[in-house]
Amino acid sequence: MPRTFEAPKTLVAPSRFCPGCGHGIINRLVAEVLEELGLEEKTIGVQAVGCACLMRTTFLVDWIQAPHGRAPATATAIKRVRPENTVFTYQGDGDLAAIGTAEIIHAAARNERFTTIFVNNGVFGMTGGQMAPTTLPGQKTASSPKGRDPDLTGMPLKISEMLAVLPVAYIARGGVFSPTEIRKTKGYIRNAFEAQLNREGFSMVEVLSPCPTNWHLSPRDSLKRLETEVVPYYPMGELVKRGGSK
Ligand SMILES: Cc1ncc(C[n+]2csc(CCOP(=O)(O)OP(=O)(O)O)c2C)c(N)n1
Ligand code: SF4
Repeated sequence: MPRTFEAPKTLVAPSRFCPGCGHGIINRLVAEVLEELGLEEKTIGVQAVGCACLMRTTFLVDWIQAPHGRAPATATAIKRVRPENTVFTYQGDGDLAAIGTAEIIHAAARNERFTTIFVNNGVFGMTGGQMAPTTLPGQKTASSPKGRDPDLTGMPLKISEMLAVLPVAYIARGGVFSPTEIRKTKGYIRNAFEAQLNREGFSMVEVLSPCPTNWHLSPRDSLKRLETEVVPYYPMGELVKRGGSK
């Protein structure tokens, strides 16, 4: 039987991200998983401040816009009052790992029953590519033009490893630089939503993602950089497996 591959129905308009941006791939993976699990009609997304806002008119679920960094607090409230809904936050690294560090840590510590999609592209994308807590040592950004100096700004935060020591249901880190890794990342996203469906607790997938615009690289070269420079610092895989093993 021939198989027909169609775009998810939840994606109702062309993506508004820059060409080669990883957000577009990640949007598609989330949409595919929600549809495969039959959840698209009962999902409430909490949008972070950042390029995530661009999906509001293209990704058809109910959305609420949280103030910068506050998506986990917003999702906590929604999931507690509407436990029958599937609730997820969609956050960049500037949002989740800088202004919103406290919110994500405490939501994970409380093992809140929502899912977080954490898009780590190593910069504040929407505002012009400033240094984020996830920026690699030596990486040039708009606010570290000579490269990030760990003596001045510390080392990049490994948020997934930090949250993995808490009593959470599921944590994984994937990347979108090759078909194999995209397929694996989709599996992690599916596990995260299934953990929520089974009321297991907090689940998060960090996705290593390119920002060609602010990395000043072509889409192809940004995928190469992701694989050769970013992945060695942020190893991929499941940090907390469902069922409690690490
Ligand atoms: C309280 C507040 N401070 C600062 C901003 C400006 N701002 C808008 S987007 C953004 C950065 C978002 O970066 P990130 O979370 O990494 O997402 P990306 O755009 O890279 O996907 C900032 C600082 C804001 N909107 N609100
Ligand atoms: S600025 Fe970066 S993260 Fe934002 S849409 Fe463009 S490529 Fe994507």
